[in-house]
Amino acid sequence: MDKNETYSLQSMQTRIVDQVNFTIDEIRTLMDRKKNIRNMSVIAHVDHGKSTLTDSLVSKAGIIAGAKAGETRFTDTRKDEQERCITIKSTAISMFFELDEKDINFIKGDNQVEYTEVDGKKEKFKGFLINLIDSPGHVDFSSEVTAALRVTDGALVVVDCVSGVCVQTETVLRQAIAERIKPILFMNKMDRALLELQLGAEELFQTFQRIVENINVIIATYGDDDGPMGAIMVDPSVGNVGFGSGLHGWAFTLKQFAEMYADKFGVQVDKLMKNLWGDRFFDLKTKKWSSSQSEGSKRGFCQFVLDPIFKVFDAIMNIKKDQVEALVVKLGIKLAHDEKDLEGKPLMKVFMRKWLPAGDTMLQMICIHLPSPVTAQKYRMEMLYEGPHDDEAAVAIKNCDANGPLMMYVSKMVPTSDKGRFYAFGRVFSGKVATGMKARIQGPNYVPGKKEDLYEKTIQRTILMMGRYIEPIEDIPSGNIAGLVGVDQYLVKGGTITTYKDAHNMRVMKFSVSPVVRVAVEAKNPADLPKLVEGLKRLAKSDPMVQCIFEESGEHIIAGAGELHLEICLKDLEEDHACIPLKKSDPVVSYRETVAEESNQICLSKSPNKHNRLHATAKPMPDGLADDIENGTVNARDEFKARAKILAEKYDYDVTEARKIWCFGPDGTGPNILVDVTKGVQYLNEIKDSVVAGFQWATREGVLSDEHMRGIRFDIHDVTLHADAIHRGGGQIIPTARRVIYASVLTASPRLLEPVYLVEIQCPEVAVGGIYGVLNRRRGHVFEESQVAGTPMFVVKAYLPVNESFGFTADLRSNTGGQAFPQCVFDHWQVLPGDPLEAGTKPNQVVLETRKRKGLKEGVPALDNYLDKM
Ligand SMILES: Nc1nc2c(ncn2[C@@H]2O[C@H](COP(=O)(O)OP(=O)(O)OP(=O)(O)O)[C@@H](O)[C@H]2O)c(=O)[nH]1
Ligand SMILES: [Mg+2]
Repeated sequence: MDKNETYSLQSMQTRIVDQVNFTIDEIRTLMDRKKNIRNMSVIAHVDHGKSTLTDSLVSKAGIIAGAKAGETRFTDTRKDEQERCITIKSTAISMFFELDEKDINFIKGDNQVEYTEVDGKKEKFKGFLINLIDSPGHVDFSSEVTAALRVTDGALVVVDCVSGVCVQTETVLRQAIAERIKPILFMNKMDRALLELQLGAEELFQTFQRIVENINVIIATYGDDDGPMGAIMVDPSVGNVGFGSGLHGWAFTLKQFAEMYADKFGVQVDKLMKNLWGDRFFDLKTKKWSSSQSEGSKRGFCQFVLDPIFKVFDAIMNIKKDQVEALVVKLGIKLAHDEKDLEGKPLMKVFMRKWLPAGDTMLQMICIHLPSPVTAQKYRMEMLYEGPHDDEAAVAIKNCDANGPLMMYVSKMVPTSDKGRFYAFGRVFSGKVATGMKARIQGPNYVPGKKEDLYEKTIQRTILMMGRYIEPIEDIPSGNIAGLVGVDQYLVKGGTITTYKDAHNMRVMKFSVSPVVRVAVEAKNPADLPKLVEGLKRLAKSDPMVQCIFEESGEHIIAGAGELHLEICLKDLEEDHACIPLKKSDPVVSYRETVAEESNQICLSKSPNKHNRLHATAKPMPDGLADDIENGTVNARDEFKARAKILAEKYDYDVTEARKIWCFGPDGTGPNILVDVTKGVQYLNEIKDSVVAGFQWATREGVLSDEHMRGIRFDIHDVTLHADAIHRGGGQIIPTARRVIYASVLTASPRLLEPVYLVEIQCPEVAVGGIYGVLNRRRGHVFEESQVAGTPMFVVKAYLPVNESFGFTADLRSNTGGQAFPQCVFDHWQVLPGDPLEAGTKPNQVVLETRKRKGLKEGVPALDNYLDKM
């Protein structure tokens, strides 16, 4: 948040009284009326218009002036976001609205609206609290989307109808469904379809229908219609698909049009909506609807929705004054005095905005079709909570119970105007969080019953996040989004806040991107080193995904998702977090170490005192298992019998062995496992912790070049131990475990894995040739090329090694006359062909370079460093 823009409490209150349509008291009252809350994210591919569209709700709430909506991008709070016209961080804003009585009646479901008593009569409560998070669309920032989705229950998926459904649309929608977030759809930039592409009504219908279908294919692939959320397909005929132009501030769903005609036809609005979409045709002569087109009949959507819009556009853009006047009267548009003289585009904007105000449409879509926290938490609890699903915390989360124990998940840290301090931002799932209360702060490594990563501290202040402003608030009950002051020292990126002493953690988030690109930084002036270290710690906090690594060699590494992510991180580090001039290395990629075969022998390593022996082997995991561990399908924290069953069924593992997985690693969760296949070894349990520690160490710092290991299963075959406990302590066992793991890798045909991006490039046909040239030079290969139906745009999909991606965007632009726009998402790891142990191969070269950069001993370490003789 920009310092100058943080309003003090006092100035904000005056502001609210002056302009904003609601007070903080009103918001606080609504926080207790949980069924009238909607927590939602706006998600989409980059540039499809999320922030612009968000403005129409922000302006409806009176926070910005209507005429400025669409240009302000109120939720783009950072200076660089405004300058570059791209969202970098997600931004939350809470708004209060009242829904009209007729619209409230469209809300279905017991838990979707509160009742109040008015003059002894039960009435539906009109006020709604919308907590909205505008998220970034650029793939490098997609961890911000993950963090936003976690704390919301619904998602507005925005699709630019000219570009259609793109890679990032699919990625964010898939994530939403995995987190059990219900989607609704908005077809944006309709003004471009009308004015630039000049599509006819039927073509435009086909374009829309294709987008709806594409979205539903994704929903069907990753969701399940009988799933816990119920039917989540989007369907214009029920009103959960909006159409319009965020930039010009107009939007509609079929509900708005059905309402215009319902009286004329003498049918109910929801019945008429069904006729306004799909293959429903109306015969003007017979006045009958039918499912097939005949002479003289026309598609309902074209006739009743698009034709009137086309008429308005035609009359205004072609300056047909009489027709415009007639339309003003017919549609009941009230133009202000100074608006009456407008013509052309400016008049069109005013006209459309008054006829079909985007804020009203969005508000209705959100309130009617997105779940309240009461509805959503019932089916989200089991995804969110790691503990038993019937303990006190689980039950309270499931019931969104404000009187239960506090369970809050902090999904990210938001920098405050006070340098180095952060608001902990998250969602209260049960109980209440209040200023001055004492709570347990559980970090991601907290294990129930233990003390590690646990603090008991006082919450200094609870606050409400309002885009560029914050508002102190006494307490915040379950079902709401909140900010906390004073817990930032105890959490790195996020965690669980609770008052329940037996609470397990809320599940940590799985990111769809990996920090595969890294740079080393140094202070230009060596005396600034302490500032650099402090700055890096702050940077690590401020971003849900960035990793700041302090290498033993003294190197400071920043790892991020891509070039743009690193660029922003470095800028923030230099200007906000460390405030010192920096020297930056060229970006390099992270590699992984793996094996291609099973070890050619059972490896033996002896402890330093020679009294303890470990015997182990390494072998590659079956295809897909490492991915499943990384995406959480197979999880270190799962119940071990259930997990063994999956491993046996899907990966043909022996069940007994699969039940004896000692741990995952690195970091206790990574894509390597350690399995105990010993038989009848005495004291084995006593050394388990030490072996696990050695395994974590070894898998984090691989034998070849100190990179993480990936996709390796280690089996411990036998252990002989000194009879006296004093001679088999951690000091003896930990380094031995590490050595035996290194020996196992070196004897199992070690390999290097390099990260590969999936690149999606949008461009006009003339630019396609240029794309191939650039990709070929960079070891990329195209696997799909297609035209976006209904548009002149082409989409090329390719795989590109991350290592070849530096400068790719600029290279591509210059080879295509600036017409190609790529998006790179980390997709998979691929083996770098060749034996890293053999001099002269590409992987050998990478190993040697990496070792040199990290200040490690020259050359690949020889096997006899780790393998001992019987
Ligand atoms: N013609 C037209 N342009 C639009 C519309 N909505 C947004 N734009 C333009 O599209 C560009 C991107 O808009 P944003 O609102 O920043 O898009 P975004 O989805 O928030 O982008 P990121 O957050 O960076 O992913 C801007 O230049 C907008 O003016 C629209 O309805 N019609
Ligand atoms: Mg944006």
